[in-house]
Amino acid sequence: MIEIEQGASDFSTLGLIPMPLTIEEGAHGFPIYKDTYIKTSDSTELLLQMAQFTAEKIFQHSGLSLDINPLNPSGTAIELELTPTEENEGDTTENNLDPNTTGEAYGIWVGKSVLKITSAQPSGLFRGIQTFRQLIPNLATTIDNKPVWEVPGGNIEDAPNYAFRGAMLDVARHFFTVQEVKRYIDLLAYYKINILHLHLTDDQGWRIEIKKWPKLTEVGGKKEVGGGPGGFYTQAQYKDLVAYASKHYMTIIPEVDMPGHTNAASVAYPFLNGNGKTPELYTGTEVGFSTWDANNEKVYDFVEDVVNEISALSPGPYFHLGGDESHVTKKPDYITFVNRVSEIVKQAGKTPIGWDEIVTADTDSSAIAQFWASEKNAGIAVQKGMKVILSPAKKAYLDMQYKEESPYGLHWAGYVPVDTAYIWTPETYAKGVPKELILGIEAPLWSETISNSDEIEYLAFPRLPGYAELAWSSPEKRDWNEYKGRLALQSLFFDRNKVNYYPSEKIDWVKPPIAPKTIGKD
Ligand code: TNX
Repeated sequence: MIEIEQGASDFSTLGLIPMPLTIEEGAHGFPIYKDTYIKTSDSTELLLQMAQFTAEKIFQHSGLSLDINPLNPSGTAIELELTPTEENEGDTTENNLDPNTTGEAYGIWVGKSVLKITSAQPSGLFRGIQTFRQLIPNLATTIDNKPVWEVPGGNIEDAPNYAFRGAMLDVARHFFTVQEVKRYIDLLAYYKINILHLHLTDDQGWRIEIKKWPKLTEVGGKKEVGGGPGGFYTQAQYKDLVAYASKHYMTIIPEVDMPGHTNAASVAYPFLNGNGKTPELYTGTEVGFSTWDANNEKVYDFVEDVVNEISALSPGPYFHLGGDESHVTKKPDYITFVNRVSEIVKQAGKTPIGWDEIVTADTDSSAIAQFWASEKNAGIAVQKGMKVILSPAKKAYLDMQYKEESPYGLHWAGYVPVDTAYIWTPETYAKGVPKELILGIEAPLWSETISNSDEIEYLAFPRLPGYAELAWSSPEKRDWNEYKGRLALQSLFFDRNKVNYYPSEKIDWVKPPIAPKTIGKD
């Protein structure tokens, strides 16, 4: 068996993001080489799947192809161990998002012949595996040139600050294929994001098949911003996405934005807008011009079908009903509509989430407000005892440009360079929102200006790892000057995975960044 000394690398040179709770350096490093194997503490499908995931990632990283639970092991062992404790046994579903019971806490113990990742719950084990991936030296080489890969010795104990660590992707303004969404899930999971909110409908397109109302996608899914062909997910494809996310211990939150942002659906079924006119498909980027009719029972029957069909495909606990920028909906109609739809969502067994405007209806603590623009609305949410998701546009909108010359993005909330995105304290950002009412953080990516994976990645990276850290690591652990060094090391991960990140000049990237594939450096 190969043995190594602690060697050149230690944890601080690896660029761990998000920063774990505690790290203790050890005396001996752990070698990964051709005889290293992966061992699971039981042979349930769940653990074997996780071992498979670990093996695949090590292979992509180094070219090493490791055995899982071999009969005659001879090398060092990477052990995945589920250690349920009485107090932690709790709810094993990913649906329970209470940070004390989600079981995302994990430990990593690195010895000279065993590297053990332990958790009381599979979700914690999965998060631990992501940290482990970050412990493997980030080299642009493979097994052919480097037979032994050293992990520094020591222990890590870790647990998240927030149970809700989200990213949102707008698949309505521009449509993104199943493959493109999966690619985003891969990258989000590496940084321990556990929520993917999909903005499935808007004025420009309806992107999810509803069997009772087929024209929503046949007609409403035909185009996108700029006039391109659009697209939509069949229910089978959506289920496939949900399953893929779930393998990454990520919950998909479906959003059907209403009563505004609904032009595409009204093109398919004109009775919805209640104005007697059949609108046309819209391919621009204005907001706030559409509404549904809040005083027609048929509209609520329709909404019930939509909510029920999507909820049946969604194992997660949430349904996002939108509710933003309904500028042409009369105030009393807006209130009636949000009240009715919240009830429909609850009837479907889901917790309603809405953009912060929904607090102006008769919402109570059974609904969640997503703070994006109005501090006043966030304050009303608090008075009502509603939980709040923090997505302040000035800080957390991934579609804000980095600077004036940035080729993608908007700037209505300001420019958001990589330091601005990181330097804020969610715990105190929205005045009067106490920590107990903060469910977590979400970074939305609106797609008016982007239409493929390269463009998603240009806006999401390098800002996304910062949001992941704001959501996972406690405030005392965060310091921009120190974080900057860890972020600089991500270029190695980005390059190996061909992530089309924006090579911000504020970061001293560890290796000269590769030339972006589709765009010039700005
Ligand atoms: C505001 S954020 C919107 C979206 C746009 C976004 C662009 C929110 C609830 N509504 O409709 O896409 O700005 O940044």
